[in-house]
Amino acid sequence: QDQFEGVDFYQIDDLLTEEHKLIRSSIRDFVKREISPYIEDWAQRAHFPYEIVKKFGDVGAFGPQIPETYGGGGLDYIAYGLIMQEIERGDSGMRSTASVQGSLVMYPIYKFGSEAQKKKYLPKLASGEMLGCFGLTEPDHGSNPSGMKTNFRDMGDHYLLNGAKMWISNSPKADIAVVWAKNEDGRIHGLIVERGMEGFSTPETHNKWSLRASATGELVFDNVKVPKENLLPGKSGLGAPLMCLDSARYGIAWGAIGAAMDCFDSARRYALERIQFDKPIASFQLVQKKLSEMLTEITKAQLLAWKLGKMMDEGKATTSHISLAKRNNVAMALEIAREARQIHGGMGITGEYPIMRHMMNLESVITYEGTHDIHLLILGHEITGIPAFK
Ligand code: TGC
Ligand code: FAD
Repeated sequence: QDQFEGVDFYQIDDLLTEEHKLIRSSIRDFVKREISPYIEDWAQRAHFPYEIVKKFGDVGAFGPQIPETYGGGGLDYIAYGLIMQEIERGDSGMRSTASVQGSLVMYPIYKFGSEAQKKKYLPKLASGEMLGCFGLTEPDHGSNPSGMKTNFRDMGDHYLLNGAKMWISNSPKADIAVVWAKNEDGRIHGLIVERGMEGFSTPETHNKWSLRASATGELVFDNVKVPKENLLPGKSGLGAPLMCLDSARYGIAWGAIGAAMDCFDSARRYALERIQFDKPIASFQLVQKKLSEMLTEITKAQLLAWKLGKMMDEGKATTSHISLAKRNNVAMALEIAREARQIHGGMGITGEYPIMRHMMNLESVITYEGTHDIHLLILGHEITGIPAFK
């Protein structure tokens, strides 16, 4: 791992600017220093290293695509993708922390928030002084968020929020939650709920076999009085959270490449070192087939992610474009993790190698931000004009 130099079989680096390469190398160094040496231990102990939040802020991992005026990085979407790729090479759970903060908390406040909300929250979220989470999923409404039950009522001088969210990344440690809830008319709005508001609690979800170094929990609202100035005024309807998901799913399309690269790199090294039948296992055709297919799939995923990044920057990327890349690249990474596990033999199940951790993490990544099948149906809708999920 320490010697990781990247995977660039098709000279995709030629498509990057010097700034992109500098940013990638600074995050790669950060991951090597602050994540890789400790991640196995954190994951084994199901420990979320809260101190990483401030460090992510310092290295510019939070909201790199948000303008500098509000503390963001003011960078393009390719830079954002490269940052997600490098962090997820370290661990998908660490990337979750960063992508939730940047795309699901800072992005909605930046896009739909009032000027006062932007000034109050964005700089602190960017610097890591504050951690946020995003509450859309409910116990009975995962793939179908439009059926949500969480609701708020206008009480004159405040809103009264009731309901519950489930499977929320960062929730047990978050200072604020961007919560999607319905008003009396059944219209979905975003509200900023702060830790400490009476009736608001964030119980942690234990015993996960996946994303063990990421803190996941619920958001419970029991008659929470939310000040009126905490409603995001810029957009309502399901389209508002779905716009945030576009940005986060884009980051995941890059992040998954990082996890795949780490598995490929480890498998290649192991295959060259491991001797069976008096030869390195890398000399057997079946092992070479696995490695060749890994490199092919990583290369295709890189080109897809790069082109999607360009379309994001040009404002031409649609939800379907993003679904195709999220779906393809996460499935690709999961398949590579499984093949890499085979190459590592029994050693592949231990914490000596990153493989099993990536594999288990990717089982969440293929489910959250829209499951593998929901993305397929989004594409099916695009192709046929018929929404098959209803
Ligand atoms: P549908 O009727 O298609 O759309 C409802 C309204 O939204 C509009 N819209 C969009 N607007 C802006 N941007 C987009 N990308 C939009 N997509 C849709 C649409 O035009 C419509 O507007 P209007 O005015 O007509 O009301 O909605 P639907 O209810 O049929 O649902 C479609 C479906 C199933 C694709 C959608 O609900 C979906 O994507 N479901 C998956 C749910 C999901 O991805 N949840 C993720 C939760 S967050 C998370 O997992 C974080 S993990 C974080 C981490 O740790 O990294
Ligand atoms: P369900 O929607 O119940 O789906 C179960 C199965 O049914 C899936 O295979 C699905 O593809 C299939 N299915 C559902 N509907 C259809 C259909 N119409 N046609 C065909 N198949 C269908 N959510 C947040 O809001 N914020 C977060 O920060 C967050 N973090 C998460 C972290 C982790 C570790 C996990 C595991 C989840 C997280 N989620 C978060 C929730 C995540 O987005 C949901 O798990 C996901 O959207 C799927 O919902 P569900 O689990 O309820 O599955």
